[in-house]
Amino acid sequence: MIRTTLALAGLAVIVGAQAGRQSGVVKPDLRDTIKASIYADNWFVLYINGKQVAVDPIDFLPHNVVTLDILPEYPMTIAVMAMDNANPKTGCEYGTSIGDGGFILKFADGTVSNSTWRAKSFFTGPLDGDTTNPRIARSPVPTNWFAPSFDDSGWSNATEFSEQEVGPKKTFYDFDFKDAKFIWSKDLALDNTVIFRTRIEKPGWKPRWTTKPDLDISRPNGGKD
Ligand SMILES: [Ca+2]
Ligand SMILES: [Ca+2]
Repeated sequence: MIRTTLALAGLAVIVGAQAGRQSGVVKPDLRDTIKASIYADNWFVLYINGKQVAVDPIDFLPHNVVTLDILPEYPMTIAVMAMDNANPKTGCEYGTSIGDGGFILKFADGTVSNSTWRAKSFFTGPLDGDTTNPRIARSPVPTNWFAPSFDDSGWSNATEFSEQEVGPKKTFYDFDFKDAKFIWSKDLALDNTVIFRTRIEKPGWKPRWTTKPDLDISRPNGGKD
């Protein structure tokens, strides 16, 4: 009996210490997260509000869907680099074939890819579709292309393509992409590396939580702490 009382007293001290340490602190939990579904022909890396949150784990076939939970914070800047399977020197795949791209995204908050997004190609080829003497055109990718502050106002709108034009593979239909559109730059076949950007506004939105991350994921190789 005495032992039990002491044990309960000890527990009360621990609980009290935790409550004290967390007073006034509201942490986000899994109920605050939303589902994200993304499909790229053939590969993508996704940044939200300047942070890398997803990399397509399969850079080639099969055409996989990537799903994950994200913690949405608004305004939300979404930046995606998508790559078609294309040789860096020729723009072709499998020798002399010309492959096509395609990208589609849906978040459970209703965010969907469509032609309101901005798009810009940074690698095109083979120019004029010439696979006999393939030539390519490249422009340098800005180092801060994923940053919320990056100025994409000079970029064109993304172009929407039909499901028939992109031809998604079977796994695509196992996920909810309702109302989302397949997008790319203007040329689905010859543009091979495309960056998309958009900003989702939710006027008046405030986070339910009061905490900010203490960790710095921008330094996965370590820092001078
Ligand atoms: Ca291509
Ligand atoms: Ca492709």
